[in-house]
Amino acid sequence: MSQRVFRCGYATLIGQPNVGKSTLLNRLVGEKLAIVSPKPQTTRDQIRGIWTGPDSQVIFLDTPGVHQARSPLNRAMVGQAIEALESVDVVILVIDGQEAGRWLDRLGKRGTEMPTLAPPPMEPDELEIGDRMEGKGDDKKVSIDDRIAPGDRRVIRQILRYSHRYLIAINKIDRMAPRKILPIIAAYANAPAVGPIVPISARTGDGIQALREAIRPWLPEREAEFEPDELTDRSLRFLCAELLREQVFLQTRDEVPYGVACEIEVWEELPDLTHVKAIVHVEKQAQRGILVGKGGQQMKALASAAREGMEQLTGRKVFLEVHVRVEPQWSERMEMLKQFGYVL
Ligand SMILES: Nc1nc2c(ncn2[C@@H]2O[C@H](COP(=O)(O)OP(=O)(O)OP(=O)(O)O)[C@@H](O)[C@H]2O)c(=O)[nH]1
Ligand SMILES: [Mg+2]
Repeated sequence: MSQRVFRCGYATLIGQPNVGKSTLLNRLVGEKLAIVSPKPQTTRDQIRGIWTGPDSQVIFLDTPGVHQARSPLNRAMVGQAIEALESVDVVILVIDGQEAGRWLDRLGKRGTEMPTLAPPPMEPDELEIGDRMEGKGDDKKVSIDDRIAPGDRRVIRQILRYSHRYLIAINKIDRMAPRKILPIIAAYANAPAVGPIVPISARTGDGIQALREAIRPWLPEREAEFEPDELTDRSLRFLCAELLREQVFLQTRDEVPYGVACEIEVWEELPDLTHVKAIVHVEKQAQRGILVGKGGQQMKALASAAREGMEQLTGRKVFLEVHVRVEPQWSERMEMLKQFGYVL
């Protein structure tokens, strides 16, 4: 194995919201870098995770889910995902195997398993974003097998603007009967310009080695770009702000997590602990009330879970202070989006 030439390159994980891109990034790197929640649109930023093996180094980019974005924040998120397609060596389309299976079942019931010849209708939003970003390619001519779930087709069209090939990782196979996987491979093998298709479980690690092997040949032959112990380009400060946001996603409901941005205002390394002062920005007074909770109970629970994550990540004791600040319509204001790093 180790006599093989050394290869090093960039690989983007892209896909619909909630398919498991961040879980996969963490699995590939072997460290929890990206936050994960059962809610869609958890990731708002590109995050790089570096994996170094005996004969290759891959810099993986986790991206926000590609969806039909309308609000300024969501448009910025999709913009971040699309921009991560530029100048990478490998594009990995992550799909949710369960969702893909449900789509096939629905089609089967409707009796329309045959691929369509006409191109699917265009989604105005995606065109606008892609055109504004780069203006590359003309996806009007691309017709994609309708056994491929519509949301995945949308992502494939975006990929094709930037890349002439991509891998597919069919995720969440731990939740699927093996007989359900083959029809998905058969359907997605019809996707234009598709390369290897690898069934995986980001949760259990199943198929991850196969995915690494599929990626390797597409990496250029060159020396490692990062030291083997470097895991990300993101600061501990950023990762800790994300850990707090993750708890908001996990512990609050409805629109609350989507109205929250977290920022670390103070980061102080003291001899026996790290003092962290975090600000949770919300848009409305009512959201503040929910986050703080009766007698401050909700905030206590949020902060204590976030602190635990921070201690695990930094390997140090953390003293965490959290303040909630009402910042009306931060998600609509460009300068705030820039301040939080959501706009490049
Ligand atoms: N059963 C199962 N669940 C998974 C797997 N991978 C991810 N999940 C779950 O799917 C949900 C979404 O995972 P994320 O990693 O946050 O998904 P994402 O694609 O990064 O989502 P966004 O950032 O919102 O675009 C979480 O509840 C994960 O625990 C898997 O292999 N198997
Ligand atoms: Mg994510």
